Amino acid sequence: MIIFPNDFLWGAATSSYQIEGAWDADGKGESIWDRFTHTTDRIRDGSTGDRACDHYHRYLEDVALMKDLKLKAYRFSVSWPRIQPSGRGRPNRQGLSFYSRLVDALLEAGLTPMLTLYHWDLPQALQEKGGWTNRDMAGWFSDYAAAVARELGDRVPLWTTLNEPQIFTLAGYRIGLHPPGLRDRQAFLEAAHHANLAHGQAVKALRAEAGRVEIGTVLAIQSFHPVTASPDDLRAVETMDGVWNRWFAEPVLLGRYPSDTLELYSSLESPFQEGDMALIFQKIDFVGLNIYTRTFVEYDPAVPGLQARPSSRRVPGAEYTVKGWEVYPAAIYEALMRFKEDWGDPPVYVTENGAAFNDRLENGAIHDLDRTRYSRDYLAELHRAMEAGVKVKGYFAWSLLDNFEWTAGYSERFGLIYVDFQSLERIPKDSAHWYRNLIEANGFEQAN
Ligand code: PNW
Repeated sequence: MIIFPNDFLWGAATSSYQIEGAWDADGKGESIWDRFTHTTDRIRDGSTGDRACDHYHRYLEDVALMKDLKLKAYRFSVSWPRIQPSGRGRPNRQGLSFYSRLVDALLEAGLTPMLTLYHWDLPQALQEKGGWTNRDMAGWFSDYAAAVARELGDRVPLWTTLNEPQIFTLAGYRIGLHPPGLRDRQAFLEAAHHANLAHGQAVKALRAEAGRVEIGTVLAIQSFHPVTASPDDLRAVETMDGVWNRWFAEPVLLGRYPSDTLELYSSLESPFQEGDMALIFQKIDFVGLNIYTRTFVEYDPAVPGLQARPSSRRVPGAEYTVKGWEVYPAAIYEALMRFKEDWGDPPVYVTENGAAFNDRLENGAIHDLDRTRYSRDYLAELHRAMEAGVKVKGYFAWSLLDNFEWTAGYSERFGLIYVDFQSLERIPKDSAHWYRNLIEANGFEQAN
């Protein structure tokens, strides 16, 4: 039996655009994901988040489900354009009220709320000012953070600033997969620096407005592996690790940018100004880790600057999820150990971990043994990292509900709870029952 500490925080996570729907209700402004889904053909099934799980109207039902599952915590994000429809100026009372009612319902049900201020749904009006390439984003974001903190700072104990700055800047500004759909190295460097600045300035605003709360950020640290042991591939791993992991972990946790990555960007126009690092490097109380898989990397001289790229290598005999991600439980151990060994040993929450599988509804049940195995094996590796000394405080399954999986639309289901997107009925999967038992026992039987 693997047993966890008594105060270990077991939870599940979601994000606003992926579950709320009600995209234009109660004065909400347009987000970049509203614009992107309404005007491009980049979503695999042509869907949008207009309705999603309709959590905005069904949040009480969802909180009741969380309570049934015995969850101790719930991680959700706030939709910035609900709070400030054009990204700036006076907060929209109705937007604040929704989150206030949600938080009250969570507390009433005995759950600890963890709030994420930004999970990718930027107000479209700010995108029109350049989005994350605009240095003023740091100030706009901290004004927004302050407004949310004034409303919820007395009731939400755990706050995070940005969800995965590496994903929204790379996917949005460098690879062009997410809005604003750019493929521009200069824009990416600016976005990546301004996201770090925004984090720092928001931490200051939260400290000023929220009182005694714990504050962190959420990083998608990847476990990179070389495709071969050749010196070129090994160097490619170091390069990717710099651009993807260290660029975001080191300023926030150590107060510096990695010098090898700075070197890579030296031919670009510098977005750095005097005093920036002091602003970015605020004391934080914990860091969130989102981890799903490992990624193979290979040398590629054709990629400008990096000479490295993710490889499509598949491991013979390994299991893959619907997303094509390898089931590789040691990834969570490897990523957690980085925090202890390389990045100052902060307290860590695993803020997302989970998998999309081909769930089938059979006689009103979903027998997703593959998801249960996935969670069990990743949690065994998480526990191994704790035994090695990593200060892991809690674990949030991604996701509470099947939801709008970004460019995959509704075609990939990550939920512990199945959602019928016609009727919006919710049905806990077998993995949800397994998770509830685990929480009650505060541990689980090891695989044999
Ligand atoms: C997360 N990676 O993104 C997001 O925070 C969620 O909103 C999303 O639904 C979930 O993953 C599943 O896709 C990630 O390549 C995207 O390492 C990519 C990676 C990690 C996280």
